[in-house]
Amino acid sequence: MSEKPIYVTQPQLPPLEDLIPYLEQIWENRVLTNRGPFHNQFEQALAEYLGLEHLSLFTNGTIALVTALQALRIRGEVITSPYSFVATAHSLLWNGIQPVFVDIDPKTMNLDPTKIEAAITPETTAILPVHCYGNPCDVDAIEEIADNYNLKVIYDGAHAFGVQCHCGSVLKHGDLSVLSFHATKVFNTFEGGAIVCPDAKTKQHIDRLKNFGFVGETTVVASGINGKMHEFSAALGLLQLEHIDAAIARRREIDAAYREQLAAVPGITCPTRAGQQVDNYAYFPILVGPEYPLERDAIYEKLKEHGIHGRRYFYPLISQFPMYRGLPSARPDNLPVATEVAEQVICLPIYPDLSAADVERITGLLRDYAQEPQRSEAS
Ligand code: T4K
Repeated sequence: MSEKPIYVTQPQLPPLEDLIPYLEQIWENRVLTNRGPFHNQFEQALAEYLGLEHLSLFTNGTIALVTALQALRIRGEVITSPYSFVATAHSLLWNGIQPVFVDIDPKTMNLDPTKIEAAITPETTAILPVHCYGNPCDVDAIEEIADNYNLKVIYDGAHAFGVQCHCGSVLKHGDLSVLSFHATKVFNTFEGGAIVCPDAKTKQHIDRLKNFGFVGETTVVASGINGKMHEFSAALGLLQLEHIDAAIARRREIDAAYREQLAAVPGITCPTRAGQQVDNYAYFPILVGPEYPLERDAIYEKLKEHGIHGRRYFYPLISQFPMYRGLPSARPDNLPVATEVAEQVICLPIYPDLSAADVERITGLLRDYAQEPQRSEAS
């Protein structure tokens, strides 16, 4: 039995000795940031790995989201998902934009495209969908709505590193897509992110915005921010690329083991991962239904007593946080699916170093709790 606590994730790191030559090079160059050599090398290598033409590296996913909205001059109202990490909606507030929450699809946990049109008003300028847990959004349906109403689409692809849908990288869709390389993500550079751009001109604009809006030494053309990735993160990113395929392969095994071991547990649903041609197995959410003897929060606490720290991603809904809950679209009756899923979800640990024995221990506990008296009998 493992002694150490098991967290929802554990960052993947390359062998320390492999990092030393990169550090020596940085020390020798004395270029620490501002489009250094590793930054440029990583930007190119990452675009190649992901099968993309143009991307711009960022210091983190949140600043990348804020900048993506700024780059497209988005204003007014933007339709988005309440079922995400709070950074998604915060990026709208940072741009003075009003979020309009639309309910999610119970299968994919992404924005439900059939509910988007009803939320469009004359103030709507864009849609900010999230590829939640790395499940691709219904990109075709969203594109059709955006085209019909002349809306921009920015995808929050923070969970979608390497994910491919029916037509290649899911990150090619929309006007822009945003990635996160935070420590908790499938691919990490400690902190980091990127904006996927459709062409060189857009990338140049975004490159300027992440550098305070500078063009050359003395000209500032926009109120840009400091969103630049530094050399250490870029060097780490180059190294991480060497290991990412093996890391995702191990995640696939863990995902399969969980599914097999939980398949027969009444009241626990493992949502199917839908629409990926190539998956990244970023998270392992389960839904705890009323047929399970314990409520979700009770499972969360009981697992914690055994040193297993699942996470309730995404509870509470973004729309329940104080800066959002006064919005008309934040009412729970406008978001019945998201509200129910947020009450039932718990993400189980998944990361490449999680052992098969630990997976069995976690599923064993969930099977044991399933033997307890039913909720109605218990009460
Ligand atoms: N859009 C979406 C859809 C996102 O999910 C996110 C971030 C963003 C945008 C914004 O991207 P960034 O600006 O972050 O690049 C985490 C992450 O901080 C956040 O990046 C992530 N989404 C979100 C879903 O999860 P917390 O508050 O749950 O993280 P924390 O620190 O509690 O970590 C979870 C567990 O991971 C810990 O219990 C232990 C383990 N851990 C964590 C860190 C940071 C480690 O073992 N080592 C570590 O260094 O938010």
